[in-house]
Amino acid sequence: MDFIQDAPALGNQYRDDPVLGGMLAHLLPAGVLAAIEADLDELGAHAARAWLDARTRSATEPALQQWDAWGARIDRIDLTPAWREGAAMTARYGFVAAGHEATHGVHARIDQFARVYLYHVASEFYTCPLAMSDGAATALKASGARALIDLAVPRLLARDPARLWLSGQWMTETAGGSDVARTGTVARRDRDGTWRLYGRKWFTSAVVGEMALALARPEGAGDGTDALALFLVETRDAHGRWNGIRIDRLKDKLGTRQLPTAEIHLEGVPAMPVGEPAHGVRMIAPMLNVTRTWNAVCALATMRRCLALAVDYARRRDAFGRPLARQPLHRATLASLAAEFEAAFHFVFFVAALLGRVAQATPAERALLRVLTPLAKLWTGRLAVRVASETCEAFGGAGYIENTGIPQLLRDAQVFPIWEGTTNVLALDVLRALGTDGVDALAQAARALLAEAGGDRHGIGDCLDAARDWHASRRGARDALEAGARGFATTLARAF
Ligand code: MFK
Ligand code: FAD
Repeated sequence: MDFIQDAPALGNQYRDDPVLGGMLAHLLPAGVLAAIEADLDELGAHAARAWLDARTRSATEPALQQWDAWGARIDRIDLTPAWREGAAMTARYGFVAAGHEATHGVHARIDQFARVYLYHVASEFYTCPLAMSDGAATALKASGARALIDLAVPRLLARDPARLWLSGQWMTETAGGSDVARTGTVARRDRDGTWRLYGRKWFTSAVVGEMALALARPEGAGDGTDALALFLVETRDAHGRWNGIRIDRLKDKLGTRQLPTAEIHLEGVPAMPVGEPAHGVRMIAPMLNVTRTWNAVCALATMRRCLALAVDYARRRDAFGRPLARQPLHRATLASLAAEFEAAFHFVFFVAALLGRVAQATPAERALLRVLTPLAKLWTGRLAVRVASETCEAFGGAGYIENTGIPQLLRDAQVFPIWEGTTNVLALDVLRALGTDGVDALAQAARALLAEAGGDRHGIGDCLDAARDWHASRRGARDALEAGARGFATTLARAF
């Protein structure tokens, strides 16, 4: 009889994850952990169930229906089953709300991101609009724009699926995604004072959201970043029809294929300025920093899924007389990936903990959060691709075969270093955040952490000194500084 290989299986992804469990026990008071543990356990079981479901049903992807049978333009987007249950899951588990509610005080972000981490892979990137919704709530709160806060924040944080809103983040255009100063979308004012947006947005993920924060250039404002303004757009009118928005097509993407990412035209969609109609990038920056943190958490989730599957498979697959799990080199390969993952995990949840304390934080802690956020995003984005690629290889030929589910992990991982700021753009953001003297402050913070952790056994202080000297030696030489920014940022990230 032909040999049939056992497929990899997933257990409860909360119970089976000692890294998550250890972090929660370390960072959360026992009462908080006890209060959230039943939810985490359910999410862990959901993750395992969804993996199995996805293996046994035929693949589904969203589809755009632009016209109805009678010729009317409808631009309806049909979603996958996981997306259709997204609002109910979000309301039930508070993937956005938990990060803002007072229930667990400074631990809110740890609670929230533990939930997100368990949900991400099963969600089929429903976490993308959730990240943007969290980012929108955070940016609106920071703006102080009372009427818009009252309009949108309770919806974005709703615990009732019927009231829940999702937000998009409309920045990227054909001329520029990294360089948003090239934005061509124009904001014009009607005689009655209503602002309307006209232009084309080139990547709008989850255009199905009820609102979006969009960058546009008020007519007559000058060129450049600072003249851009931030607007809140409601995507539907009172009858539920698109509100001056045309969906041109859905993107045909390498991965994240369950996430509907659309190209759209704005044809006079009414828009409300967030604050004064200028400084749009400064206004949207809190959103960027929150979505970048989500990106890091979801990159961790992908790595954890890869490792869970690769380790399970190594126990089921024999080669050269024993399970792969007992082949020293295979074991060492997986162990080194697991070590990288674990370090990244603690880095990201350190950032999440800082974000949770931001309201009470000292200026030094805020500066630390500002610089660690792009570092965490850029580090985990690239690491997720590496771990997913190694995972394909750890499955041998099976890792290259679509219906094992393994190639999708790699295709999906490749998005993490691209959206929300590419690796290079974030390395430059690290330079922006550090300014001229920030490296010393960062090195000091790292040393304090090392002391807390019982000393510097791995020469991390030397590594930070080298980074500081490198940075200082390029003072005033902007091109040289930028050319080395990626190496500099990855050195800092690795040290942390
Ligand atoms: C599943 C997981 C979750 C992920 C979901 C994501 C879904 C995908 C959605 C997207 O991809 S949305 C599009 C994301 N696009 C980007 O991230 C744009 C990348 N480009 C950058 O980040 C550029 O650095 C940026 C456009 C922000 C700045 O370019 P400029 O023109 O060089 O701006 P400038 O003049 O340096 O900065 C303008 C202001 O913003 C300055 O403040 P001031 O006006 O007070 O001087 C900056 O300090 C401030 N700023 C910029 N980045 C900041 C920031 N402030 C705080 N934090 C930051 N990160
Ligand atoms: P470019 O800016 O043209 O970059 C090309 C290359 O140049 C990159 O490697 C970049 O690192 C490098 N580069 C650029 N500037 C510099 C520099 N100064 N120094 C060194 N290197 C540099 N955007 C939205 O606004 N909303 C969305 O909902 C959204 N969803 C997305 C969904 C998916 C699946 C994807 C893939 C993208 C999405 N984006 C979205 C767009 C995304 O944010 C942009 O693609 C990204 O920010 C890069 O912009 P770009 O594509 O214009 O690339």
